[in-house]
Amino acid sequence: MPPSEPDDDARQVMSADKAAVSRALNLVEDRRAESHARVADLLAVLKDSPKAAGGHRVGLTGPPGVGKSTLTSALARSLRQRGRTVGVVAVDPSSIRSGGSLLGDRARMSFDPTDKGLFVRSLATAGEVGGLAYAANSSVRVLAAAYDTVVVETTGVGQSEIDIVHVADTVVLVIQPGSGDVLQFLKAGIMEIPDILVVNKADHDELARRAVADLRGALRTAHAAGADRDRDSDWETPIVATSATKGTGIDELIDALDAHRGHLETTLQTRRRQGEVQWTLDLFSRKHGEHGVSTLGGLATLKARTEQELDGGETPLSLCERLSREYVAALGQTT
Ligand SMILES: Nc1nc2c(ncn2[C@@H]2O[C@H](COP(=O)(O)OP(=O)(O)OP(=O)(O)O)[C@@H](O)[C@H]2O)c(=O)[nH]1
Ligand SMILES: [Mg+2]
Repeated sequence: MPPSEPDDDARQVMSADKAAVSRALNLVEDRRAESHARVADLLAVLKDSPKAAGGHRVGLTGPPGVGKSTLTSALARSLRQRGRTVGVVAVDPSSIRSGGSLLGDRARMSFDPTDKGLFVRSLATAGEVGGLAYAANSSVRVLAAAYDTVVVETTGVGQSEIDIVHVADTVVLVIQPGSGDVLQFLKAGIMEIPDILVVNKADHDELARRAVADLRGALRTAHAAGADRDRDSDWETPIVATSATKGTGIDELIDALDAHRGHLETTLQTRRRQGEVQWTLDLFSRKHGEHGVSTLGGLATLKARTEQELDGGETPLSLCERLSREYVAALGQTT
């Protein structure tokens, strides 16, 4: 079968054809260079789709086992009941270590496979440095062209390999009662304050109330320490208590998500553009390290150039490939 034109593929993805979305995500997970080039072409077309412009990209992060996958299932179900379509990417770094088994995640996420408005994919791309970040970020961009809400689940707190801040409009940090270490990270300013905080496993009122109060205290300390995300300072992070297993608090979470998406209306394009710049720089420096960055003039120069090129219509992936070629050419000249 000859490879199809990116425009055809893109059109089918935009119409949320599940087979086409699935093919596009397979391409994203394919590590060969020619596939990367096709992903770059595809994303360039998908970038301006109406869904991508009007949709909502939600990053759900938090320590292992706090219930992110269970919460994602509950959230997706409620969003579907409200008539919104949903795409989910669950990034499972542990699957790299265990050799690709995603059984754990599958068992915990329960979705209706016949629902055309819901797409779920687990990602376990391993291999080259930054491979998972590339795949996660690209997958979100594919799904954003097809579905109203995209949820990307990643495990970890603070700096993790997959910095979803670069691709998410709204970052949700999920913890469970008694997550003292997260509170300490927040207070110490090691962690940026997320857009929404969720205390999951709030099955028991008393425990939940205490956890929310602790968190509120930690947030105050964090604000005072200036740990606000530099992109946004006039948003007050809401704290939502949920029980993903009982299904309580999900409506409140959706309200908080909608409120944040509404809050972003005027700054969304700027935020996404900043994310793209950061993603480009990340991709490049993961690939070529300090030496690559300094060879192309240092971080400040590279950043300014990236901003300019992206404004000129270039996409992160194609720009990164072009910068890579330049670096390799420069290397050739010096040896
Ligand atoms: N009591 C209680 N248990 C929950 C709740 N949400 C999830 N769990 C349980 O917590 C365990 C972990 O849930 P997951 O949804 O897999 O957690 P996760 O954060 O996605 O885990 P990783 O992806 O491995 O980091 C499972 O046994 C869930 O049934 C909740 O609201 N209350
Ligand atoms: Mg999970």
